[in-house]
Amino acid sequence: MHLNTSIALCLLAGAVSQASPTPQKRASITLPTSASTDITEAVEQLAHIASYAQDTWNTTLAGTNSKRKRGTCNIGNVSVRKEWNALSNVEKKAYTDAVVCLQSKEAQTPTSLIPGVRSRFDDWVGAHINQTREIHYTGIFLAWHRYFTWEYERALQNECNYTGTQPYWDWTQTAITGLENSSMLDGSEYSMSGNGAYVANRSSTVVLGDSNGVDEIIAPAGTGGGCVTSGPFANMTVNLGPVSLIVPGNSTESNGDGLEYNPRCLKRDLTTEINRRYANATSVVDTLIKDNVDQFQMTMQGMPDSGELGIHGGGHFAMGGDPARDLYISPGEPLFFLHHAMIDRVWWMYQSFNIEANTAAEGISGTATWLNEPASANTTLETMLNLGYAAGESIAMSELMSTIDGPFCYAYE
Ligand SMILES: *[C@@H]1O[C@H](CO)[C@@H](O)[C@H](O)[C@H]1NC(C)=O
Ligand SMILES: *[C@@H]1O[C@H](CO)[C@@H](O)[C@H](O)[C@H]1NC(C)=O
Ligand SMILES: *[C@@H]1O[C@H](CO)[C@@H](O)[C@H](O)[C@H]1NC(C)=O
Ligand SMILES: *[C@@H]1O[C@H](CO)[C@@H](O)[C@H](O)[C@H]1NC(C)=O
Ligand SMILES: *[C@@H]1O[C@H](CO)[C@@H](O)[C@H](O)[C@H]1NC(C)=O
Ligand SMILES: *[C@@H]1O[C@H](CO)[C@@H](O)[C@H](O)[C@H]1NC(C)=O
Ligand SMILES: *[C@@H]1O[C@H](CO)[C@@H](O)[C@H](O)[C@H]1NC(C)=O
Ligand SMILES: *[C@@H]1O[C@H](CO)[C@@H](O)[C@H](O)[C@H]1NC(C)=O
Ligand SMILES: *[C@@H]1O[C@H](CO)[C@@H](O)[C@H](O)[C@H]1NC(C)=O
Ligand SMILES: *[C@@H]1O[C@H](CO)[C@@H](O)[C@H](O)[C@H]1NC(C)=O
Ligand SMILES: [Cu+2]
Repeated sequence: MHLNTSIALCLLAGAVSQASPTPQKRASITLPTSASTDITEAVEQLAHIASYAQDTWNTTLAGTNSKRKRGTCNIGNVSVRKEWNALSNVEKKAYTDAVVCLQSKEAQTPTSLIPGVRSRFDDWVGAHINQTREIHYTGIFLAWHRYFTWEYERALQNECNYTGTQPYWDWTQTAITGLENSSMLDGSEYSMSGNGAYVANRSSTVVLGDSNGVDEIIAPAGTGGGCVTSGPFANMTVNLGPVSLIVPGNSTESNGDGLEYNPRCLKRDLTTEINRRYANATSVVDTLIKDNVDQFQMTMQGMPDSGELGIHGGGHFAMGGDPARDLYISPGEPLFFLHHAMIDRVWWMYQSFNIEANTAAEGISGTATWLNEPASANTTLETMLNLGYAAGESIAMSELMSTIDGPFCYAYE
């Protein structure tokens, strides 16, 4: 359910306030009927929506008779995920140290199932490979990646002593500044490492989409292409894959099912043009103002044959390289989790327009199979999902719909 007039939102705000025993002063919002094509204006539209989302979730958190089933998360202990640039250098280093730590811990996945796993970090890559066809363009896309990212954050905290929260990458900012010079990717000690080494004489284009059975989108190759040589992940080894790695020119590389041990360097090919074209502030606002969750999540993933990658594909392909251009192995790129925290934040914003409906059955759309091929059952609140050997129990969709219910207790700044 979605409301997009100021009148409807005022009514909605009133309804939420009434449900709360101590009504608070809340921001009201006028959702735009269209996303501004002026980037400065679109950034303002998005800031307005983000502030509304924070306020609305906080009001729900403060209320005692909300629809929250367990009601243990409260305004005093909700954890807050921040944008990369909002972290201090000490916090940035603590985060990347924890990721490096996870990459040095023992895997839990049996090598009889995935022979190539070498670290705890690889458990997340393995779980994603195993379920790739069931978690994209399906009804569990948003919830599965929410759970996946949250368990990763918990592993950093519980197994690597990380005391912060999962940061997110705001693509709308790097669409403006460019990726190469952003503090997240400048290659310093306090970054997520930098670009891959420049590789000369490659094809200047990549053909995206086609290998995933969606449609063909021709995009520019990036400004790197080789191994990452600076920052915390300079010497990182990617152990699994590739399964369907898109490389410049019109081709893909594969190592079968990607489960064998295939150590190689982490490569990046930062492509600011892709970030600018598919994941700018206009793209995010345009995604958020869709009329229902079906349109919202399809726009986000790139509506088949629309010629659009969506903000999900836009962020993934803007990183470029190996494994970021491989849908299956993509969590093998540490930036994956900052990207998916942002995807989750956009869902969280969308859900804030009507928390009750968007965390219930109405907030789910899709089936168990990729673009419903072959046709399969609709995803429901009872649908169970799991993260394989990475972490967590098998869990119902109903537990994953709200960031302040079920296992979760977090918000976004
Ligand atoms: C919402 O609550 C969180 C956690 O207490 C806080 O950090 C944030 O500033 C609050 N936001 C608003 C708009 O009240
Ligand atoms: C938050 O506080 C409540 C009430 O004290 C408690 O039951 C709950 O476990 C806490 N949640 C977190 C995530 O700390
Ligand atoms: C986490 O902290 C505990 C207690 O200080 C320590 O024993 C353990 O070695 C630390 N673990 C890591 C991975 O740093
Ligand atoms: C990064 O900054 C340098 C130095 O200011 C500048 O020459 C370069 O064009 C910038 N790169 C991008 C991709 O914006
Ligand atoms: C550049 O690529 C072309 C076509 O792939 C190839 O024929 C040529 O030898 C390459 N040149 C160098 C210097 O590698
Ligand atoms: C990467 O490995 C090289 C060679 O072993 C070493 O000199 C360098 O310090 C390492 N860099 C990082 C960030 O670990
Ligand atoms: C890429 O290759 C496919 C399969 O060979 C072909 O159908 C398609 O036209 C090619 N696209 C481009 C842009 O060359
Ligand atoms: C920003 O995104 C929108 C929607 O995705 C797109 O149509 C537009 O061309 C993008 N702007 C730029 C400058 O590429
Ligand atoms: C599955 O969802 C579609 C789209 O919302 C709906 O038209 C259809 O009736 C649903 N099927 C079942 C069996 O509930
Ligand atoms: C992969 O998925 C299948 C089917 O759900 C499951 O039986 C198997 O244990 C999974 N393997 C891993 C490594 O997660
Ligand atoms: Cu994914």
